[in-house]
Amino acid sequence: MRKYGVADTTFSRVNMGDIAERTIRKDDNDCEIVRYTVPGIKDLPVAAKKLIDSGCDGVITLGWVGRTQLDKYSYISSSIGLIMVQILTSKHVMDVTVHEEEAEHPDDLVRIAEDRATKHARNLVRLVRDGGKSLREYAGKGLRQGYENAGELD
Ligand code: RDL
Ligand code: RDL
Repeated sequence: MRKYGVADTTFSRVNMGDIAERTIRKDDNDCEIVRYTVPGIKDLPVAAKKLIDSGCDGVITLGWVGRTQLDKYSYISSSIGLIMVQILTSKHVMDVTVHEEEAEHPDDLVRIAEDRATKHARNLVRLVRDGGKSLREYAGKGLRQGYENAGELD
């Protein structure tokens, strides 16, 4: 049985943790999911590390970045932290982040968040189950999360 960690924030304006949990359960019917909710993105790296230390095979983090310069600095530090966790543990941590400036209209932000969380949750299941072998068929296809796929250039 595989064990997945789902780390999300109270800062986020969409409950992407629930979306990720639902998607993982649908794609992997022999799994355990551990949820860990923190205040904000800078708290995600240690949450991811603790989830892995407690036996998770992979983690998905779901963060939301505000519109200010300060928010962007917070994101860069959190993203570096998440990469460090991956290197230190040799486990995948899917960094799902919605940047509030990606869209003006709330409906568009919700759509981006749902699409990105769902697609990266599926990616995590594939990476955990077979180390990315099943992603091989999509190599070079211009896949995008949060938007329509860009597609392959001929
Ligand atoms: O450890 C407590 C906070 O520092 C931590 O939760 C931060 O991630 C909070 N935070 C900021 O301080 C900030 O300037 C967040 C953002 N911006 C942000 O854009 N998104 C967050 N947190 O999730
Ligand atoms: O861990 C899941 C994602 O965070 C990770 O796959 C990122 O590399 C995805 N990504 C971005 O989030 C982004 O803002 C990518 C790009 N830009 C990019 O330009 N090229 C990528 N990924 O390959």
